[in-house]
Amino acid sequence: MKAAVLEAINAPLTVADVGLTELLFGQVLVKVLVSGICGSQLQEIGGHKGNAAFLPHLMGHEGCGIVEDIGAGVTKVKKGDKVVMHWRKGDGIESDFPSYIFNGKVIKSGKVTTFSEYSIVSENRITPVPQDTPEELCALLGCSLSTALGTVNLEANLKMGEGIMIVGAGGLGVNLIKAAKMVSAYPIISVDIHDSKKAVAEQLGADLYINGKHESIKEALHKAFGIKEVDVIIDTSGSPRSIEETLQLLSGTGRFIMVGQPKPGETVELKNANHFFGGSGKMIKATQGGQFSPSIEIPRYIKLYQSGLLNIDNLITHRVPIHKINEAIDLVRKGEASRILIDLQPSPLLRAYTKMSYMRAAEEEIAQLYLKHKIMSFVHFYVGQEAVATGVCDALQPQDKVMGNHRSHGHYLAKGGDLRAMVREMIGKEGGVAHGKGGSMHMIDKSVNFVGSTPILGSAVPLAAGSAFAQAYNHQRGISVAFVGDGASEEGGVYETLNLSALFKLPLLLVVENNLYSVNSKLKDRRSPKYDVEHIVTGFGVQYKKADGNDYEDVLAKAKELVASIRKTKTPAVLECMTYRHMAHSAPLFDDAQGYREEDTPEVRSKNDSIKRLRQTLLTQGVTEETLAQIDTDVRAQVLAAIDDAQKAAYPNEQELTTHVYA
Ligand SMILES: Cc1ncc(C[n+]2csc(CCOP(=O)(O)OP(=O)(O)O)c2C)c(N)n1
Ligand SMILES: [Mg+2]
Repeated sequence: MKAAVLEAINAPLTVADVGLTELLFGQVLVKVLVSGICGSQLQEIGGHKGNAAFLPHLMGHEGCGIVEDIGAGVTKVKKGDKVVMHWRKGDGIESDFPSYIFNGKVIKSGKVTTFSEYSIVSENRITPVPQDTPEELCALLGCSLSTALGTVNLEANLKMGEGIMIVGAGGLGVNLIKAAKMVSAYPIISVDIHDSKKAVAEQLGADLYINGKHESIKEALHKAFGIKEVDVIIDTSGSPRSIEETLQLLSGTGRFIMVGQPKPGETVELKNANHFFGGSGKMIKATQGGQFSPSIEIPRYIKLYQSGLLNIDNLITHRVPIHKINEAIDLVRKGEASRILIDLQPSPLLRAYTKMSYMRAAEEEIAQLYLKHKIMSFVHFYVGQEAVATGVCDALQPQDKVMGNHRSHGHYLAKGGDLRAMVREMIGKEGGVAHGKGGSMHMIDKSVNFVGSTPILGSAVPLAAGSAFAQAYNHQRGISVAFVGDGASEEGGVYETLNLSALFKLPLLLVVENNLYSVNSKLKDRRSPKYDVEHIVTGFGVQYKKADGNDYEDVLAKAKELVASIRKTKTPAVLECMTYRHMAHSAPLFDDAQGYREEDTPEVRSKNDSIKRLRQTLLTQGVTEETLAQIDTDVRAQVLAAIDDAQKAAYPNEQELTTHVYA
């Protein structure tokens, strides 16, 4: 597995192959998804944490992962659990130090490390979380966010209306601004030495941003608020000069909390020392991770997140793969980033590419089956529209329910469906998703909450509203989603559903895939020139967004915003995605010769092909042609294996002819 190793003080990390060892008592093997970079690692690289004697060693102490295996004695987690990886101790066994193999030698490591694809972790350094907890949130809860919330709540005891100054607007600083905002402190003052930090600090809730390099903090405070002091100062800079200066600005009931550590041997002078006896006596404290107790606070913070009271918007400024870790560390060192996340597994964008490439390969191969007369029902290919299903489903959680239509192969696969069961269904075999009796237009798989597709246009829309009603009625957090074409979206039942969904405040998302045609009738032949989807939808009190359905990232971003808003406000939403269907309305394959396509010519479709566009983005991000080609080869092999499996499968036996059918 790949891991970033510190081999020498002040040297760049070496990203190399590192071997795992057998799990010992109380140890857990975690597949690391994502890790944050903390200022603490800069100190380790500089040798300021007494770590020079233990080189080479692995690094990182806040992350999110999935449990792969457990050692003897472990009871807190099981294989498959999602976990926050944290450096502070929680419940569970404190294991021995983990060992790894590096350059043929056994090396020891800390009880939690996160800059590696897999990590051996002491049971008390992980906390299991619900599967739908976003990995970004988990990583932040491993250190920065939990430390910030702990420092504000437990150390500073910050009260509503107290003034706070946060020195440093890096990863920890921005989390502290957020935490101070959550407890309604005022004013919240952010101090840093980079103008680039101002916008983020203000977005997160800072009432004033001071560039301490160019301005006197004291004068800026006076000018903005007419005050000379603040009640709480939290220093994340660890800079003795900065600490000495800001200590003078502490009010009579003031609490000064040092989170950033000065370097070993450095001195901080207590200038004008008698002023610390003013008021009720001022407090200066160095905190250890804001005193946060992972087993107690992580579940609480997740509850806050789920309720919408805590969000992590704007906290993460960069996200990079492990092989770029040294560049990321440099950004932190130069103060040019807030929180940076490191992807230890293929990045979300690469995962999306893999999914879309898989979908495309699946349909290309299914088309071959159709041409060989293996498929007896209608088949409507999704080729060209992959970014819509993938972007939307990537914005959902496993508990969210999805319904489809006549063109639903992509919807089913995007929700985590099984291609083998899908192809078996299409060729009428045992083990098909609808027992081989429904064919291409009747996908259903409750194990992934794909609750059904139906070919009767628009019929899934009221059904999805019913599903949303059940979720709301049963106080579940999930939402229901229906995919519908532009043609079907014009049906009366859709409008009735929107009206009732807004009235009943249902957690419903309607995804309209506007591919310009209903079979081959064009929008302009079906809609009055004044027809305006946004106008209609918002007229019912439903939220609306329009996305470029050929752009995965745009669909994902808009879907995420709407899904978050639906969960929070219980207001249904419509996401209209403009896209192109590449193939004919239904098989046989292409219909350009029919001459009805004016706008979406083969050239336009090819230029806007969502898979090509995503490929291009990945290439510009440094993913290589070879990596992408390898993915394409791998997914094609998986698709061929699934089709082979389906072809070899038996037909259902005769006794099943009348089971699972209504009429
Ligand atoms: C109620 C109903 N009327 C007609 C049809 C026949 N039909 C199947 S697909 C289709 C066109 C659907 O167009 P749109 O909703 O835009 O979806 P697209 O095929 O473009 O994905 C029609 C008319 C049907 N399945 N159901
Ligand atoms: Mg259409």
